Amino acid sequence: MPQEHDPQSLSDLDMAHHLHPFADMRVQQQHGVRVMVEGDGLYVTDSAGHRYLDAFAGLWCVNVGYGRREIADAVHRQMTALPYYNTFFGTTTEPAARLAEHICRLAGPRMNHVFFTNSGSEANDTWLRMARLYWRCRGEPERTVVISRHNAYHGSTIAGASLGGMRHMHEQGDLPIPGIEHIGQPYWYGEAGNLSREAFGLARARELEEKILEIGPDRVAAFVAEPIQGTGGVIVPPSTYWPEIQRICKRYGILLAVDEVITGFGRLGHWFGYQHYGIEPDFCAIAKGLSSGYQPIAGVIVADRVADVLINDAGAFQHGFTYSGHPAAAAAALANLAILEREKLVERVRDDVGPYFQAALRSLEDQLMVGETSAVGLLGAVQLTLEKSTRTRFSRPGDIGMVVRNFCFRDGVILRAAADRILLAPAFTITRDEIDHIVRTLRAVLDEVVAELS
Ligand code: PXG
Repeated sequence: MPQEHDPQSLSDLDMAHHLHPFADMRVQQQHGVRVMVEGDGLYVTDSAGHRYLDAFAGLWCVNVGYGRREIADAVHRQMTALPYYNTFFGTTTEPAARLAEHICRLAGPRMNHVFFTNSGSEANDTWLRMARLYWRCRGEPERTVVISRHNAYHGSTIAGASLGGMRHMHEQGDLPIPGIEHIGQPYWYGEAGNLSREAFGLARARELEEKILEIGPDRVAAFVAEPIQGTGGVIVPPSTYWPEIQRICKRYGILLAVDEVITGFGRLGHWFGYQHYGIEPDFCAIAKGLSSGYQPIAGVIVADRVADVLINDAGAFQHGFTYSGHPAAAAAALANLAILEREKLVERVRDDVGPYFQAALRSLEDQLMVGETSAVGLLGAVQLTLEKSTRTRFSRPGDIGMVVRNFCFRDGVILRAAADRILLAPAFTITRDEIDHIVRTLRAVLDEVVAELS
């Protein structure tokens, strides 16, 4: 057996036996894998001793930062007392009950029930089944179609990937499944042509109305969207977009599902993105920031309008997961929420480091290759461009994004590229100095890339 901390042999073991998510395994085998061993605050360290400033919170999730002893202690206490019990046959556990109440307290007056899952993907599968059941109970069983958007990300299960609008995912496995339709995304920079932001936001929202009329309003169950698309490139919609979407959903009585797997629990400076945008969802999918990634736990917050029908008219909901409301994961989530509240981290995102981060990103707009920056709270993107004045894209947008991302990694800053957009989502504990460091690194890398290109 290899030594526990021998990086080479761990990498070899991994490559020999571990199939990774969203990875080209042949390419990965040529390059090897990096073994991460430690985290503290904003920083992670790999097995070779390199330390990185993680401007991406793991995978949009470690919002309270690494190394939180009190979350580990809470999990340890719960595992010692009761490591597992189910929430199926008329039983619950203390952390599951307390967590459900706590989430609803944060979610606001109309949102009073939670269904627990293990992942964001399962959360999306769950509300999809709930939405169809709701309409059946309401005597409109033909309302089954869900409308989503191109370039949305809603997970990797069959339903999640179908709801998502990622072409490369649909191409594998005959997706989307029937009953799911897609409309355009509110990506002004890339798709608006000569339209102003406001006009484009309205036009893209009105595609929902056109799609509803095309399908037939009495066949549409729900519309789903991330308040701000994450994986799709941190696409911040124009200000006209969400009010119009809300109007259309109300007009046709269709359910509105917001996927807040990334935006939930403070990333936009409010507990939920729907509070930031002033919209009233019927379902809210949650995951990542619920436990800051310390344990896998996720779920759906369900509005009273739907929960009342499901509780009173549906009989048993034939759906659930062994680990729904897992007590150790729920204990981690409770400890995480306690940290967010005690340290006022959501307010910090809204009033302090969020605005500072947005201004710091904006300062990059003088760079030759930066077309625009967009950010809300601590969720941000830098749009790369070949020619600013005409918003011309690189011919292979994925290549340029990956070069910038890889150079930043080399220089000790972790961020993510989605095509030609550089995405940032740091922990809420980030300091102004750390924001400056990220932006300085990015600026130097952009200078280097421009020099190489010319
Ligand atoms: N919805 C949204 C908005 C997400 O961001 C999911 C659902 C699915 O959650 P689970 O827990 O099933 O992964 C996500 C997850 C990336 C990347 O590369 C993003 C996610 C997952 C994997 C990769 O940006 N987000």
